[in-house]
Amino acid sequence: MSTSTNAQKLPEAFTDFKPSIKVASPGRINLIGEHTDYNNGFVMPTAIDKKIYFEFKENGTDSTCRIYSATYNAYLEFDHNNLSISEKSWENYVLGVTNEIKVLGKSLKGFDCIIKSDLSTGAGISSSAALECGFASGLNALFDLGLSKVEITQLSQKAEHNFVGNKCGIMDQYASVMSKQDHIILLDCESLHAEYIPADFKSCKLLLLNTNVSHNLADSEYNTRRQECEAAVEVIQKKYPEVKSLRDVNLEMLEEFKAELEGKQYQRARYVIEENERVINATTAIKAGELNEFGGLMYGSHDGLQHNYEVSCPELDFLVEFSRDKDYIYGSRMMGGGFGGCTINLIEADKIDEYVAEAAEAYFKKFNIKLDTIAVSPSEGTIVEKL
Ligand code: GAF
Repeated sequence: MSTSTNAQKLPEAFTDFKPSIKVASPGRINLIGEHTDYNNGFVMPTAIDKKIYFEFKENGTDSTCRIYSATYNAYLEFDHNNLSISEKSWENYVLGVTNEIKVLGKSLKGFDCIIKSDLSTGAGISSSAALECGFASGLNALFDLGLSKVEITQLSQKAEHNFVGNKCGIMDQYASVMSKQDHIILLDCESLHAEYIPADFKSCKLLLLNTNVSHNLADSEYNTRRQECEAAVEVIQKKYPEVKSLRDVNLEMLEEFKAELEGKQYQRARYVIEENERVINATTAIKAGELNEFGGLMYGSHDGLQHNYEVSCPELDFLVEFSRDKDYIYGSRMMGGGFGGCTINLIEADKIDEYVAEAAEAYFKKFNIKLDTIAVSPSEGTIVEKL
């Protein structure tokens, strides 16, 4: 059982708070490779310099856990021996992480935790993974749980599956914890092999344009996409039992099953197979400094997400279209789960102000919504400090 309130009156422990652990837990961007992670494919994310900050201390009790979110003025108190899913979405991230730590047989005591954030929620830059992984990292350090960084990403993913109900892949958690300053990660989501590639885009920068919309289809459609991909794999496995996921399928094989696959399964699978190929080609292009080539792959990714995977929305499509005839923009695409959030753009740094002004005016005229930018740079993953 848990109690939660808007924190009108804070427990005394939070007024003179002396932490023994501090954690800085970042959000992430993804250059290319969307909806490929839960299909055991390839992604290219990195952490950003926008973070959730945690402070932890033991509170002398056996099992009372008290969390105060200073940014959202919210308070949650629970007993770690008696955990259940909450009606409040944000609470399920921390309750879920606590639950997964207990499932691993680790022992906890009571603790207090303060959370602050400069990471926007609903913008598709994965405040969820930052919350889960930062919280898990803090408890790991506070109680010497001996969890490795990869174990932290995995238990955080499970928390999201089991308490939040979102059957996400591993990309966001991995990027939040494992990223390295000024690098992007080519992550194989099957083996979790990571190659760190210098984030060198010459005179260009990565720019996020935030649509400021978050259509509520996101959660239900996300799980539906995952089911559609898994259903396609089941059909393919009847002839090719060695196929474990869409990662093991190529376009030629997929064609054999076109008539058998139901509903949208063919086009979903086609998108995933093509997107995996784009990530591999993007790696070569980035290493060779071929920004035109990489940008073309970004547009290809967006087209697939819009037409075959159908997770985009009019606001994202508008922004990507708006960028297409600008010779100083190499590529643009929706980023993350979809149905809102941000586009990611590769743009000449000295053109950013001019472009943002033009795009914001056109976007407002079309949707009557303010367009925001989020400045990001590839950053280090979770940082834990023992005081
Ligand atoms: C969300 C999920 F959490 C990730 O696992 C990933 O699937 C992404 O959507 C789409 O690429 O961020």
